[in-house]
Amino acid sequence: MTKSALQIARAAYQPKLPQALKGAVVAKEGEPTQSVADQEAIKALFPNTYGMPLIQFVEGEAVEFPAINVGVILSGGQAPGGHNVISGLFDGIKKLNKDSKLYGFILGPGGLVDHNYKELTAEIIDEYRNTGGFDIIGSGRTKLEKEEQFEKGYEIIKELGIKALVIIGGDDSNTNACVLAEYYAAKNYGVQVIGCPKTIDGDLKNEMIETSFGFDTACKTYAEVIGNIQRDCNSARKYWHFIKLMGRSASHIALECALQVQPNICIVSEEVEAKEMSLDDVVTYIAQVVADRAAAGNNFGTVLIPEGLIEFIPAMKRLIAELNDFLAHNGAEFAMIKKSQQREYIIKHLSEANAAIYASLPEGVARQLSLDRDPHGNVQVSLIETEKLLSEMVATKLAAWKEEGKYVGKFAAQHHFFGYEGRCAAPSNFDADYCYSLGYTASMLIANGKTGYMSSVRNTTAPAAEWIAGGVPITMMMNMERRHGEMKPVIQKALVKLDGAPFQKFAACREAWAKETAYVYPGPIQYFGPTEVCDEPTKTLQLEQAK
Ligand code: FBP
Repeated sequence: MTKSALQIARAAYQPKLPQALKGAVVAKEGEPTQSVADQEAIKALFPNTYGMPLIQFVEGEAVEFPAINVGVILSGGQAPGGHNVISGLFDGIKKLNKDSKLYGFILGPGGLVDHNYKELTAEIIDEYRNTGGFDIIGSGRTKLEKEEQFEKGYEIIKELGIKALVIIGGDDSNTNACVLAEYYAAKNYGVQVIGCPKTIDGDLKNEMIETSFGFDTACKTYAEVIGNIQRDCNSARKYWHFIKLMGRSASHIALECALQVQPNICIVSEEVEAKEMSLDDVVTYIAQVVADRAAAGNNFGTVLIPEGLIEFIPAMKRLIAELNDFLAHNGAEFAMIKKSQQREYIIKHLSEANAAIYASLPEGVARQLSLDRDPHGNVQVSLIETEKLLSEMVATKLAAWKEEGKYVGKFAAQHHFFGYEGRCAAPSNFDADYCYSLGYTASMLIANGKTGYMSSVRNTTAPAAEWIAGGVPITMMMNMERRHGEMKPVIQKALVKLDGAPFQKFAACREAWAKETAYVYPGPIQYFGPTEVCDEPTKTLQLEQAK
């Protein structure tokens, strides 16, 4: 396989570990824990894994460990650093005993159920150290939640003599890891389950999990290209760039990128919801910034838009809910209607308020809302081109203002969507180190007989040697939420906190960034060079942890 010079050099990079993990370790147990909410309900659902103590690994005496077989699964969307979690786990179990074995289940949780696996040997692992992607074993979105799946999985676990399973995933996958841990514990199967916090979205975090892996690299990758666009924008001075950023519901990615690049505008979905802004409010806000800049002779700028925005606009949320219901019941009839008449048909059948909003949407967006449904019958909001929707509506508003003599300027828009570009980037030093440490920590949790824990590495704005490694009972992060009409135990998703330091910092600066051209050009991720260039954590982490 041909490799780039950087790939070759990067393969030799030795990820940094917390000092405590460098030699033999011992597990220091803290006080018993409680779930963040709904304690009684969670305790009843997880009698075997509830209330366990926090674990911290500290330097200890070397002890002999028997060889163990471990299984690993990559679950959900790709995030930079997944291969390093696996290499850290591999090195950890090999250090415990050189005869330990690691099995990777292919294409996500489905691989466990379908008995699709491969042994990950030293030769394979070495090919993937410090690389982006999940291609070592692939990933998938099969949900592990049914008893038949747990039992099917147990068959192959038994056959391969696997003692522990490590599930690398987001909030839903880790919720399922916890349910699986509880199930195997209740059945006395002697199989441990450990989770690892993954997702570029940055929404799996709490008091004990400072950040999910991949967020650092993905944001830096997007910030690099946004910076490049800003420099182009400031050179040509003729376009407004509307840039949508991945991140599903939460706006962490958009906010982090805004803090890195200082754009003219960044919309934060959580604020839009809290202020009950309408689509027109959002459009008016953007149009006003465009008009003010035009008045100062600046007919250019950048707008960052989080992927999930549409669902946070209360009126749009109501429209989507009614459309989902309506199409679920009238889908067949709707499909028979001529394309050219579908819009009118929908407008006629919706409630007055929703019909008015639907009618105000540009043709393309309205069609997307009425067509693409996922297997659960929901609109696939990530397919809605919010960046085009907003720029079209801004153009219409500006045209009206022009008529009224309220705006003099030129408005030409370019559109971008950054998501997949960042999910498999070569992990930054931060993610390479963080992931390797998470994987290594998982091996120590296994060695200490733990199950139902998430691997945790904290103090991440300090140099890696000072990071604190340990485990957090997954039940500690849970609460009860309504899912598909039923109350379920789930890990609380972390949305952007409007009273948190990152948003507060942004809110304090945004007026100046809107007026001035205060762009920052972060440049590409650096893998070799001075530590202040190569090892800087995200602005989000720095602001959250500023003492
Ligand atoms: P995870 O939550 O599984 O980590 O996925 C993150 C994500 O990249 C979201 O930001 C995005 O909305 C979604 O995956 C896209 O999904 P898909 O990979 O199925 O296109």
